[in-house]
Amino acid sequence: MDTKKSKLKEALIIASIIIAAIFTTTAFSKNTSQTLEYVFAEKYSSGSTTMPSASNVTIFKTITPDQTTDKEFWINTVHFDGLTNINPGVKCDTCPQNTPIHPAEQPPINSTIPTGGGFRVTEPNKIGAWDFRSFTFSPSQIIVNQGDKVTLHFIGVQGAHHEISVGKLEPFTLQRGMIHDVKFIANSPGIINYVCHVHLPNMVGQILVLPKDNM
Ligand SMILES: [Cu+2]
Repeated sequence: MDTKKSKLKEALIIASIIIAAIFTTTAFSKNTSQTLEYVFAEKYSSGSTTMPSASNVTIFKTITPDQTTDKEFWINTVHFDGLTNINPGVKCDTCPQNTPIHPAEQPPINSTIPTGGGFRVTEPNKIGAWDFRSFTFSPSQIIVNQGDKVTLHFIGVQGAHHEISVGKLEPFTLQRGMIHDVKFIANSPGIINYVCHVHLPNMVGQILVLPKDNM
């Protein structure tokens, strides 16, 4: 009898241990899961971090480059203006919104600005405003492949008039509001310059022609 009782007791103890183990595991895993959910929610609910979703997860897509040999570019004539004033605190009417009001700035004396028409400094006007201007093309660098048929649309956006040449082609005049097209075949690799002869030395651009073997 004693042996039977002892075996029964032993079985009860083992069963208790198994049940306790099952409860502990379940409780722990539930708790861990809740903690992770909490951390996740806290991390992504703060205003600075957005919850990841299918729309903002980074996915690298493939874009197959166009193999066409017809290349077309739109080139604007533009100038940058550093408009300021010799008096402090004068409102800058042409500046974007929220631009701080200028401190006093004097035009440069004994300026080393290159000659050629590409740069211009105006004297202070009656309210003390003066300007430093620099002409340029936008874009000023273009890349094509040897053998490409290239079309350049020159657009007269800023500057009253320009005298422009592309490589050794005949120069042409471009006025504000005009568009002038230049078409050519880039038959050999190298660099073709486009230049405005009334705004040197800075109103220049380059067409880089890559050799055929590069493709
Ligand atoms: Cu020009």
